[in-house]
Amino acid sequence: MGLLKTIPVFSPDPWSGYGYGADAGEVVLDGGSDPAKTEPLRWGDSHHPALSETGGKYDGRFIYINDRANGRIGMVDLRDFKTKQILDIPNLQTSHGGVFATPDTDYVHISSHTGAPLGAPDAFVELEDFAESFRGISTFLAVDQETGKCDLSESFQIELPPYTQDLADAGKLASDGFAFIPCFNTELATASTVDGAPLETSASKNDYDFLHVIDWRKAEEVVEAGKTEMVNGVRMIRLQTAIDEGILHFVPAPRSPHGVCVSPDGNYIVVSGKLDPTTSTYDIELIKRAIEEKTYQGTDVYGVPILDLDAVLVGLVEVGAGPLHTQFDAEGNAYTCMFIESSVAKWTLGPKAGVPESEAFKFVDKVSVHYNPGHLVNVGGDTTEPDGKYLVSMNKWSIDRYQTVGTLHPQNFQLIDLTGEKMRVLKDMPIGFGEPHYAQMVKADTIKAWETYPVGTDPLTMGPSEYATEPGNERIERDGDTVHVYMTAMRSHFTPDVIRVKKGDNVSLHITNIESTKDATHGFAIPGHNVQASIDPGEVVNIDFAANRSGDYAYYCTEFCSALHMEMQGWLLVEP
Ligand code: CUK
Ligand code: CUA
Repeated sequence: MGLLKTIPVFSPDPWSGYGYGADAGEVVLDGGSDPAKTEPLRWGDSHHPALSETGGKYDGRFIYINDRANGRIGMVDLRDFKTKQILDIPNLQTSHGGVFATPDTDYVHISSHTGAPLGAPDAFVELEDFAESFRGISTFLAVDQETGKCDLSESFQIELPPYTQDLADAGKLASDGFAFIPCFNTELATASTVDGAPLETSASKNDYDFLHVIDWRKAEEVVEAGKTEMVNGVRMIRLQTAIDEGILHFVPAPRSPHGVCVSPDGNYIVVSGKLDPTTSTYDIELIKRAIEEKTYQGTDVYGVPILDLDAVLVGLVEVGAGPLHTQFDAEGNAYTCMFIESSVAKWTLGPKAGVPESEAFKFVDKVSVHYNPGHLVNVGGDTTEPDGKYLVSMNKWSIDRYQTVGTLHPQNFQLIDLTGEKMRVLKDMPIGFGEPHYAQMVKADTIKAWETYPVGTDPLTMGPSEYATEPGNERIERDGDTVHVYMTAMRSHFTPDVIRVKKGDNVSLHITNIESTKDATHGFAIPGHNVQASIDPGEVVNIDFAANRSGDYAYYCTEFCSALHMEMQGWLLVEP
């Protein structure tokens, strides 16, 4: 319950020098921003991180996270805990379903939240035509196993009805090859002026919405067979094809489900309807059989077959008001948080998770949390191998738990002890930088992060930089209007410590931190130029800027690196 580090993904961050002139951050942030859409995006609404997996277990290589607001994904390399890619995913305006990684990280998955008009990027469609023209999208992004980056050319999408797709999960073991996405708004409501009632009312009428059951291995075959259309640069399986090929089925799920979670053995798929006090558990073997035998209770308005509820549902457990998300332990228990009643419930799975028939699908225990939890996380809680004795409840409100610090209050993490007869809250931890959504908890020894870079490393490629500069070889070279500065940084000096240019020149700095001592990080800031970099030991940072103002600017190291840190400065002289 301590905070070690915050990793900037979609937003600039001064301490790490991400997005203030240094190329690594600028390249990643700009690369995730479609210039045709807007000003370069410099924020995201990150919701669901997913660690890469091998064999259904975390492997410590990469972590992915979605941008709920802009339909994007970010990828962080866990060798240096830095963001290497942001991808603006075509045909997806917003995202919520994911990120999850398939059990061997062949794909990371993202699906839409609110559907969008499908077609030309700026297509305008009246809301009256919502059902007709808007579509949801499930995206399987192929992962390059070397770099962890998503490769759009190997990826595919599946067109879905424009229901509001919510947090998804990947099948594993017994359900390997399947993906699950709950959705609400099967009413296809849009807005009060169109529907005559506010969205929150008109989208909550149906007693049952749907869980999407997607056979992604079958989808892969359909893509291989070429039964796709290119839509804005990505191969798409059309809705009708998904129906015809048996890729997409629905399962009824109680009112307005929010999340779906797959048990560690893959047998049980748990859905919580946020307007229903129960969790619904479905059995994957029964789902497979119902698909095989076409045990349908009908189709939706788009023709997607709906599996018969009684044929697939195995457990209905009353847990409390407002159930959202579920985690699992190794003993066949499930833990579900209740947003409305501010509590966490413990309940049992069925015989396939080792629970005797007589004890199966029963409420066990409840603990109050403070307040309004969103997600829960335990060690490997979404893998084939959950472990550990603790659960963290990520609460949306803190109300009276902390000193008042103005009108925007911290959120509250609470650590829950799972070892006793009763669950117990052990500790509070304020989170002062944003609303928590999902999290991943991984054993420390799974992460094999570098302590320093090999000297001369470009963090964008994690290999040698062509701009690496050795001590003694520092220099300034003019090339037309561009001045290249090959600089080294070492306690407590920048070499060169004078850069003389003319107003109007482009300045291209290549700074190598030639230290190999761990934690010997230097910063590099130029007053009034929006330039700030963190140059970690061994790292090469490139900074390009226009010297548009004449003057004498004292650049300096922003990291208190030595007793003579205050002396670690130089001069940028811009002649008129
Ligand atoms: S959602 Cu359910 S609490 Cu985006 Cu995971 Cu936040
Ligand atoms: Cu380098 Cu302070």
